[in-house]
Amino acid sequence: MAQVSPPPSAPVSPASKTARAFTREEVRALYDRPLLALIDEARAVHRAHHVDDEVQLCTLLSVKTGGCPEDCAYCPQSSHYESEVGPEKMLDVNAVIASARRAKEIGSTRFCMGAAWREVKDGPAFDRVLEMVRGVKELGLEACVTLGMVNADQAARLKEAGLDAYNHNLDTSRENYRSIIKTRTFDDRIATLQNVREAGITVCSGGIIGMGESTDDRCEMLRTLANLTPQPESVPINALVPSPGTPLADRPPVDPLDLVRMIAVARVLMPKTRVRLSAGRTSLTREAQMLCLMAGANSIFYGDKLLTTPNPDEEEDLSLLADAGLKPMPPARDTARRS
Ligand code: SAM
Ligand code: DTB
Ligand code: SF4
Repeated sequence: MAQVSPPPSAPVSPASKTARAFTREEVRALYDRPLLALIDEARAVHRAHHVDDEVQLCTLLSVKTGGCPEDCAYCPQSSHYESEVGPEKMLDVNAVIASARRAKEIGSTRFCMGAAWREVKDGPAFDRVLEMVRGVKELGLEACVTLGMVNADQAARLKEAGLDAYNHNLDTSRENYRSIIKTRTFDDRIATLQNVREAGITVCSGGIIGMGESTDDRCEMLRTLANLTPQPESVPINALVPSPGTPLADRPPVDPLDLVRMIAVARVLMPKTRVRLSAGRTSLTREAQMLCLMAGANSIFYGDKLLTTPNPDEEEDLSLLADAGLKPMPPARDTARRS
């Protein structure tokens, strides 16, 4: 079967007549390849573009938990559902910086702050997030936030505060979007990604599997990401963490090999991107996680909590990496110099 090669270096903008974008059929053919052949190809792409024994450790912190007006069917933080997560006050800057310092001490190089907001609103809460970003940067960590929708001006202010990356997931395909989220559209999502990109902030965008989506939905989500110009620097692939009270609480667990497949396809389509094996690892065996790392994932969330749900213990993760012959990615040289 013909290999799907990465897009040419020419821009793959839908606006460009000459550019080449991945087709629906190409991506599906890649996804359907025999698994070991797919992993082989992903591994080759991975080795050609990355230090292949390094895994970036990122720590998450929910700086504003719960009470979110959006109705994302997977999310315990939505106020539409009777979940185990209630609305909490926003954390203060010092508490966040203390968490970031701990994250750095245990070996994380990226710190991602999440807020259960539909969108950023100008005012004291946003000003506080800007201060958090400045504080995280002073520690020499990569700083990422995920705050819902942002406009161009807000993105520019985040950039000015030193923000490296903005996480804003597509979550699923355009076709499947309304079955998961009704309070915003897929195009709203794309517009925020555009604002982030134009502000000069790197883009982190991925999705979730295990929500009842079809294989085509999975492929289409990856195709949309891969056809962005430029491609996202970071793509988190989450397995649904079913949360009591949400509409997806009773979804059966994903087949771990589907996660491996998603990661391998993401790796082949987006050779330079950091592919993150994200939520859902507490339900995976060590062997399944190792296969994901072999198939091209080169980052994990590190620390015993994601935003509101558990994540493996730090010692478990360090021994998993060591047993796989992998090591935590060191801080970038320019950030390592700072204290
Ligand atoms: N409110 C912001 C937003 O939605 O962009 C930021 C926070 S939101 C919790 C960030 C991402 O977490 C979501 O886009 C989704 O991909 C992921 N997520 C939330 N709940 C999840 C769950 N139960 N299982 C897996 N991923 C989940
Ligand atoms: C992403 O794709 N996954 C992370 C991060 N980006 C913000 C969030 C996972 C959240 C899992 C559910 C929870 O802990 O609330
Ligand atoms: Fe709100 Fe984000 Fe959860 Fe959706 S995923 S309900 S936007 S916190």
